[in-house]
Amino acid sequence: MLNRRSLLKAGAAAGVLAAVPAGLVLGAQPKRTVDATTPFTVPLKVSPPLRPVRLADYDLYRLTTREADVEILPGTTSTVRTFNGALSPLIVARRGRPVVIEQANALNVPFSMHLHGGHVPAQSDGHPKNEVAPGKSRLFHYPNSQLASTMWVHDHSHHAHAENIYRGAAATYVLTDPDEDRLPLPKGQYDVTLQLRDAKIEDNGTLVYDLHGFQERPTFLVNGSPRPYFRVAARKYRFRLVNTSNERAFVLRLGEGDEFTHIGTDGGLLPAPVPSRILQLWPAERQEIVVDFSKYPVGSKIVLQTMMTYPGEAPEVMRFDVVRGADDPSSVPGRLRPVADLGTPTVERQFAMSFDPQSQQHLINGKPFDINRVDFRPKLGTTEIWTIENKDVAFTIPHSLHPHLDHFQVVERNGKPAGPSEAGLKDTVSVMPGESARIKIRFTEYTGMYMFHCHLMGHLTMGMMGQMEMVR
Ligand SMILES: [Cu+2]
Repeated sequence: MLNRRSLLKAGAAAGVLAAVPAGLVLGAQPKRTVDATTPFTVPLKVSPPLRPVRLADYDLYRLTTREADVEILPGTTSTVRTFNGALSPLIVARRGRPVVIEQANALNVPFSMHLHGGHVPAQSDGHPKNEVAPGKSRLFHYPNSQLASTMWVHDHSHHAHAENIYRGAAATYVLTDPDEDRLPLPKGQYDVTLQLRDAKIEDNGTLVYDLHGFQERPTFLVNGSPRPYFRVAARKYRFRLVNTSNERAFVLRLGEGDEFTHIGTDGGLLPAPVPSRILQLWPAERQEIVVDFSKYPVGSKIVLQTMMTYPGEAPEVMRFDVVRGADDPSSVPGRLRPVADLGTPTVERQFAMSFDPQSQQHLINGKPFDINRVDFRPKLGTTEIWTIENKDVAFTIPHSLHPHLDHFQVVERNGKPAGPSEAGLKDTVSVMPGESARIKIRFTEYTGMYMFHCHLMGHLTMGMMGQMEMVR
């Protein structure tokens, strides 16, 4: 249940939320939809990495974007949009080894593949001008020259993107590197990706999409399964959490508010681990944690739940069942990755995020997206400070900002230095109504047109996007 006091406390603990978002967009009081599924009846599906064709200079993946009928609610089938027929596929790439994806679009809508968090050339960034029409295909080049991180692949065609993501087309893209390999963090089967999202699924399995229905998606899915259980050993696990929801924010709590270790965010590992009891995961964000199940007796069942729910919703997300003991050579070192040096800023920009009730559009600096307008032209190699202000106090609408091409550092929130849980590299920053964030960013290497936008997909669909042209 939405409990304002606990949520305020949660926000204070995480240093992000200071106001409770009463609604994400202005609208009539929604009818409540109840999730009828019994929690913890289906096992978590852990996707093995997709197998590429290994060529001399790169790994080639052939991904067909197509509809598929899959079992989500037990005993029913749901028609979803997928890469190669499966929900939550996983690509594991290696720094220094490029990936080429040949996308064939077998959907009846356009699809523009975007590697969220990827430092990639403009032609491969999924700009809506480069969308792949139904029946067509396109090559995407991912150089993988950046640091190890957990990314994800989704559609960026303008107008179809929200629905394509909602209907299931979301792949996790894990980039590894030797620096991370050297750390004694949990590896192999103990390094698990968890895609979290919400959905509205009718009893017969029909997945229902409504652009404005963000408060009527009471079924939480993890890797495509409703509130699954996961059998774990009594040892440490690394979990890479990816929020692929259109609008749902998760404020996660484990067991009775048990401690876990926060080790990474969008751009990879934090400088140092942060002991935590609460974890915010806004749309498109990634958070990485290590949970040590050795402190629980074998036979324990530990529930992961979200503390931010709409009235009538069940808070359970998934359950960890400790079923066996295990050796554990892994540990979390006190230092994970040096703080990135993004240089001294010489350029400042402002981003005012607001909803316009007249036009029913979401605006950045008073303007909706226009594919024929270039909002600004960053010079490659120049360090910039961006101030992002959420002006939607009256409507209590949270927003986020996601610039493509490069990661940034959150420097300040509401005039105060950002906390240790935001000390790593980020690519999506959420800002609550009436609040502000300052980020430091430096674009490098690739010229051309890139997007920046709110990652609440409804807002993005209703105008909250701009484009910037990188120049030398
Ligand atoms: Cu927004």
